[in-house]
Amino acid sequence: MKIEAIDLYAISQPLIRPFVTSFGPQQDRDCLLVAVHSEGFTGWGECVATNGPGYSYETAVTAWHILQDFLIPAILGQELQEAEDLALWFRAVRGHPLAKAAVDQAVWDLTSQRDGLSFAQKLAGPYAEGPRRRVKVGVSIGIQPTIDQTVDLIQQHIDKGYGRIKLKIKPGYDIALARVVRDNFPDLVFMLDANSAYSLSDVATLQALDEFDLLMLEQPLGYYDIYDHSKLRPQIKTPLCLDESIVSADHARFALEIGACDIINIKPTRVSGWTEARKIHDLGRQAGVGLWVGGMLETGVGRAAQLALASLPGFSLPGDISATERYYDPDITAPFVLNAEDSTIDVPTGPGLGIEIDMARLAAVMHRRQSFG
Ligand code: OSB
Ligand code: MG
Repeated sequence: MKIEAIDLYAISQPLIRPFVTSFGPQQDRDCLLVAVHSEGFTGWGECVATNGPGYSYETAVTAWHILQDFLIPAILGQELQEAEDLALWFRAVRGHPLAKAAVDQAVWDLTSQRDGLSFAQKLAGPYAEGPRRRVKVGVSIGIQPTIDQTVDLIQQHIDKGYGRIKLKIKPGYDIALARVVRDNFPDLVFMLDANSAYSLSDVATLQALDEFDLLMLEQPLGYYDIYDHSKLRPQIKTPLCLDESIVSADHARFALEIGACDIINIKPTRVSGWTEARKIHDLGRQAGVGLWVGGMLETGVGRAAQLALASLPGFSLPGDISATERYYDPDITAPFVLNAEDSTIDVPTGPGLGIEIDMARLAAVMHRRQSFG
């Protein structure tokens, strides 16, 4: 397929409520959308880099720069058969996985459409099982002003049908939170995400979480760290999950080889895209660690592609793929809704991502647009 033209959009959408993590609050969610055109098809990708460099060093502004000046020129006018070929074209750009992942998603969408397959079918090609039709999901709840408000929000999400709750923590908002939540919900499947807010000197605090029967503790230590996590793991009973520090299949291999984690949160955007995410899925599956698909407050464009990844057979735990109405109302696609009876979301079955972009809504939230080619 010749890459004939690419459109880049910068959008900003208000979140229904601010999302607060240990690295700070988000209120208006900036992101970029990429549309890649070839042979009459258009593939869409979402770049989840946002206003600030809190989770990743990339922002919507750095991602625009990397896409405009390096990634788009590298592929415009080129012949490309499969999304896997992108690694070759992008090898001159180090890092910037969130920018790369947007193009990767768009090209997977494009090649799936060309082949008359859904993104999930295309991605699941190598597995005899084929893609799952619906995937288990949970919800991620940010840091609230009070523990009581967190308890109220958990109840609201249980009432909506969510079967797994993730809570953000930070030093000073951790043990007391877990205790109150466990006291209020004795059977709740819940987990904590620290977003790198602790160090090895906090082992006593992290050990104190052992008694709450958590599903897992996500990324307590450095965002770049694997080694210290391998030292922490034998000192706590809670299963340890890595998010930020697994930025490639090589990093996943490092973590597995030194026993740094029990579980990997695979965010396709964090690892440059779906090709690399599938490699990590294969490595993790072979090693027997728990696997799930993480999220970055995606719009329906990104949610559709997360669902495709989560449809692969090795995912063993619910993903952070909550219904889109939780963050955006309206969204730029039709909403993805929760199946309340089993805390799942249906994997799209139409060609490619299987979504339709609401171009009027996109125009309303867009603040920059550029066409290439
Ligand atoms: O650490 O998983 C994280 C959102 C933004 C940045 C980091 C994280 C998150 C989430 C949200 O937890 C998950 C979702 O998309 O619902
Ligand atoms: Mg996380």
